[in-house]
Amino acid sequence: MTNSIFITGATSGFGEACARRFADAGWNLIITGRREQRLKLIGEELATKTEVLTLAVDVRDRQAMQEAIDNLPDRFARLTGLINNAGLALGIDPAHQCSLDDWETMVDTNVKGLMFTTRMLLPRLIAHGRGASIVNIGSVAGNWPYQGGNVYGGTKAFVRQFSLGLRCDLAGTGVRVTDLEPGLCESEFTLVRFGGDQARYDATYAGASPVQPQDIAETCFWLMTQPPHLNINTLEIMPVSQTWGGFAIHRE
Ligand code: NDP
Ligand code: 8X3
Repeated sequence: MTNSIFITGATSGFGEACARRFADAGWNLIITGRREQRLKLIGEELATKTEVLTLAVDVRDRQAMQEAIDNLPDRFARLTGLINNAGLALGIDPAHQCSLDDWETMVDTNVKGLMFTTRMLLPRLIAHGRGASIVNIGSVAGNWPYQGGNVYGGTKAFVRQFSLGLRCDLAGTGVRVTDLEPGLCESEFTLVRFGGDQARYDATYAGASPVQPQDIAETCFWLMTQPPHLNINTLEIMPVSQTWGGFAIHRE
């Protein structure tokens, strides 16, 4: 049976790179994202290598996601993989200056979208059983606090704990779960976070040799092709240039 993988947020960055990596390996793809035209173009390109199904769905729209998943063709009754990648950060202001709308969008996308998608697809992963894998895209922001990380970091701490909890619940099913926790990576993530500000994007990555989406895709592929008796629980990945800043002390 051909391997099949469901990837959320495949219109750019990690998700798009994962779609390309898994297509190269001959896995059938179900790829999602809100930008329908970009999704369609990526889908058409990759359809020259493998079978691709595109679902233009907002992960925050629980009903639309449920309908899309309920209507998947029978050949996707079993899934080998799920990459819960769709997500975003909005802003980097201190908590007392943040927009509540931005906070709500991050929680709705990174927390609720991820947990709904997971719940809806779990039966198909369990039907596959041994060798199936979920990779949830967490972040170093879920492990290490930084100024302005507030709710974004909180959503990624949820992703980590949810991933570990899933491992407990999936005992005996053969389904593996990893929380993959990247640090500084170059992608549209930073444009989204800074409202399209190209100068801040450039300053974020200048001289830092950040992790690239292809590095994350290669890591996801490695995680999902480990021998089926192995589960990588959590995996942090940073560029060599990135490390910790130590504690901040405010002095009078
Ligand atoms: P991108 O902005 O390039 O990609 C984000 C993807 O998520 C896009 O395909 C976007 O598609 C999709 N997405 C966002 N909101 C929604 C939504 N409501 N419904 C459906 N899809 C959505 O950034 P990255 O590839 O870097 O980010 C991917 C994941 O990696 C995110 O979860 C992010 O938090 C995480 N991450 C990123 C890091 C980085 O430094 N870049 C580091 C650590 C983690 P569309 O807009 O078409 O809907
Ligand atoms: C993205 C990494 O450090 O910008 O999750 O929060 S960071």
